Amino acid sequence: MLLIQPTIYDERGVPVKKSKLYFVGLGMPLLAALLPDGWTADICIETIEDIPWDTDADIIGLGGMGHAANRAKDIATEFKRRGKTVIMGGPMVSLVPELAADYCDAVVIGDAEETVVELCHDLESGTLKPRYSDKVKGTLITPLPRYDLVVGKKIGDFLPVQAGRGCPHTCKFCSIYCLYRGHYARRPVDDVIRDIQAIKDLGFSKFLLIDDNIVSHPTYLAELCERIKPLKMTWMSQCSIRIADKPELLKLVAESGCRVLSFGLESISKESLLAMDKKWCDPGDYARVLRVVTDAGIEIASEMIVGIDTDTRQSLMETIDFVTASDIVAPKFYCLTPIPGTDLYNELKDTGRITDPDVLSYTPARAVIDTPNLKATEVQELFWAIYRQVYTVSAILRRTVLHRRMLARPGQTLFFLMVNLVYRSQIRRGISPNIL
Ligand code: B12
Ligand code: SF4
Repeated sequence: MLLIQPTIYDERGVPVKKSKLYFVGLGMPLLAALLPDGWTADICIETIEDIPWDTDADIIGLGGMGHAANRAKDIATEFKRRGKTVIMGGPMVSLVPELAADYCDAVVIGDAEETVVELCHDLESGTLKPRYSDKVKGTLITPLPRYDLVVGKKIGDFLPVQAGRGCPHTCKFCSIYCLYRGHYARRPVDDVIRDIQAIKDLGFSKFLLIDDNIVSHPTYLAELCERIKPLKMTWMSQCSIRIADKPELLKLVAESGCRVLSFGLESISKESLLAMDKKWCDPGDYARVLRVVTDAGIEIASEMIVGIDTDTRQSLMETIDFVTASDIVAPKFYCLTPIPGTDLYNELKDTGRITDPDVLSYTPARAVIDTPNLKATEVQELFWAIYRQVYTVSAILRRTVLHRRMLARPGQTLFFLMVNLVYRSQIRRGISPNIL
């Protein structure tokens, strides 16, 4: 099986290529490990590699995050033309399986831990079904991912390890809520440590802890950190800002080697957060919370949304001031998009406010919702205006080398200077920063 992680198209419809992909996903190495005896796999990360169109693989497995599914669909079409059997899976395909089904022989919806084995046996017996669907219940048990299939590629100096899948929160716009409906499945701490040790044995000293909200279960996180600490690794992850209210846990997280946390701040408007069912976030408290986390020695990346119904031109412009005055070292923004299956999509679909129904064409840089205060075109214009102003050279220098963090953590600050400059260059080329 050839497992392909497709790239995304840029604003001109050209596949985005990079000389190095710092963040590598876990999906393909894990799928390769899940294949039953007798099956072998290769992995192609299209962002950094050419697709081997003449592959002798019998089966092509395509993943797809967000609008990468648009690229996956074109790759599937070409492989079908070449007579290959094509299967598709991953988060976006799981949300719109009926769209993907037109381009492939089988769609895998949700978690593949069980279904991929069934699918392989069906392929062997010539009884492939068009759809396989499953959702992990209870504890998440996964084999050691086939890291060996990606380590030789042009990737960053860290590898991914999964702790949990899903999130107990119910934010209206979120694909994770839509996929897992408030369910949060954790892996046994022993298994997570097994994977981290394997990464260490491969010569890596850093890892990306994949979990949509690692602070969801504080006692689990505490136990995990206690076990990570002696391994002397550094790591990054994402979680809710509520970690700032748990000083003991925050200390433990920092001491275990956590260097970066990404927070979904979404908006500086309380009204907008309420509208998105994220009422447990208080923008009035953001400055304090961010300071607490930075002071603990952890850098903050942030994710914010542009184009919520309650947003105004003024509230969005104020976002620039908030971000530039804050302790955030890598701020990112996304136009709100109505992903099918989310509550947001269900609310909007019959209102005529969605300006483009082609869900596979949605990107973080494309506003497709007319809001009461702003047309989609205005939201999009503001999205780029915010990015340009947040990523001026002076703003970048202020939050990196001219910040107090430079004295405390010079090496890390220089790394973030580089990240900011890459983002700035992407913004200037019309690519929304994220695919680092
Ligand atoms: C690491 C990561 C990245 C990395 C690495 C990407 C890469 N291409 O490898 C970076 C930072 C580069 C990135 C970029 C993007 N990402 Co991303 N990313 C993640 C993150 C945090 C972890 C992914 C992961 O490894 N998960 C663990 C694995 C085990 O889970 P999984 O991938 O879902 O795989 C399981 C199943 O889905 C299934 N499966 C997956 N693929 C396939 C394929 C086949 C054939 C089969 C049978 C099964 C199958 O099997 C696996 C085991 O059950 C997720 C969040 C999350 N919770 O997953 C977001 C996430 C997947 N990303 C997302 C998005 C939107 C993007 C971008 C489009 C953002 C952008 N601005 O451009 C780009 C797209 C890049 C691309 N080329 O695909 C969204 C997807 C939402 C959606 N509706 O699809 C997520 C869910 C984040 C979010 N909360 O919204 N991402
Ligand atoms: S807290 Fe984050 S991952 Fe969880 S549902 Fe809300 S936006 Fe999604």
